Amino acid sequence: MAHVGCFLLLILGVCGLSSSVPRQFHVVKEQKNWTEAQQYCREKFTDLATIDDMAEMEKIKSAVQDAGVREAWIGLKHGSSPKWQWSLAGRDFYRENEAEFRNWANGQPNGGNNDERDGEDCVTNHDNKKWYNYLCKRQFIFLCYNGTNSTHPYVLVYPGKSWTDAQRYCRENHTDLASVRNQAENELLVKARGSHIGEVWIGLFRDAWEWSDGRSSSFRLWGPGEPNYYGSGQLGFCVEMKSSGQWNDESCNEHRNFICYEALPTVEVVSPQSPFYSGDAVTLRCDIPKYTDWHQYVWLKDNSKVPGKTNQTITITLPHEAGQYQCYRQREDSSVAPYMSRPVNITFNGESTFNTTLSLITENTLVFDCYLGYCHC
Ligand SMILES: [Ca+2]
Ligand SMILES: [Ca+2]
Repeated sequence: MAHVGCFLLLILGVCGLSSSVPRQFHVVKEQKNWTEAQQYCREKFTDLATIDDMAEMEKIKSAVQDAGVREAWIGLKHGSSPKWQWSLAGRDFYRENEAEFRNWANGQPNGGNNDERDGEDCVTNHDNKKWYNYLCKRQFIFLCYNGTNSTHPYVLVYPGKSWTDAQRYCRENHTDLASVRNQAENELLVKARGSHIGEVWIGLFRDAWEWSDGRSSSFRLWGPGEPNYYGSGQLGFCVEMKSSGQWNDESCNEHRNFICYEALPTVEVVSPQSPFYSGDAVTLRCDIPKYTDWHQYVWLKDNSKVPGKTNQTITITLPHEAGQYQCYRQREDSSVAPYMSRPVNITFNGESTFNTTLSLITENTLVFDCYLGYCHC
């Protein structure tokens, strides 16, 4: 009865600034330390939950609330390599190299000691257009980014706040703290600060938190005063999400419920290349990211299970097996709904074999019905 405590919630990935592959999240009501939770998620699903943006965050928050869980591990753990990143997460927002655009003043960034507990980990724009790093608790006025206004995307906000409070304000009232993707945007930002002299927070920060699945999402939603590295930290520090949606760092050895995610399976055509012709043998493969522990694959054709096809790869023959194909993995626990791939249509160009003859009766009385260039037999 190991799965009795597994409470399932189905959420499809959302479109926003990031176009992440749809994912399904599972709130697991078993108490495990972070490392055990990670292992469980990797065996049963894809990994511990990773969060790309605010929209995804809202979905997971309701999932945790619906499950009646007070706090749950997510897939974020403190690592040893701090890196600079933008508060505004979402890979599609940045074109190549744009997330790496910097305009540091001479001698900046400085004051880092590879540990954000007392490093200068938050960044300002100065009236000389250059960027400086400061302790995040310093209070400066700040620039929000408003994604709905393409001509004037930057909004200057008074009075001064700590970087974290500024971030919260921008997310609640606009999109996020200001991101700067290139020199032109840096000019636009300088314009938006008007006659204000001195420092203004922008969305660049540095931290050493790392996602379990290796993704680079810079999305964070810390509760007030967090992370504070409170606790033994025996196995390092890991992140739990409260039912309020706010994040807190905890000793990884604490036992918590946890949230796993599962990536959508995909049906790939291995061979041949389309277009397909009647008589072709088409090989399809069911890809389930990082999945390690299955019994068998299940294939569907036109919404019905295909009997006898339980391998990752199947071969179908046209024309009689043309149709819409999907796959999923068979689960040990039948109470967990299958997470099915998007359908892939395997059709063919009937003209290479059949003409537009209405029907053809052979000596063996096989009947071929042809219409609109497609044939069935
Ligand atoms: Ca500095
Ligand atoms: Ca804490």
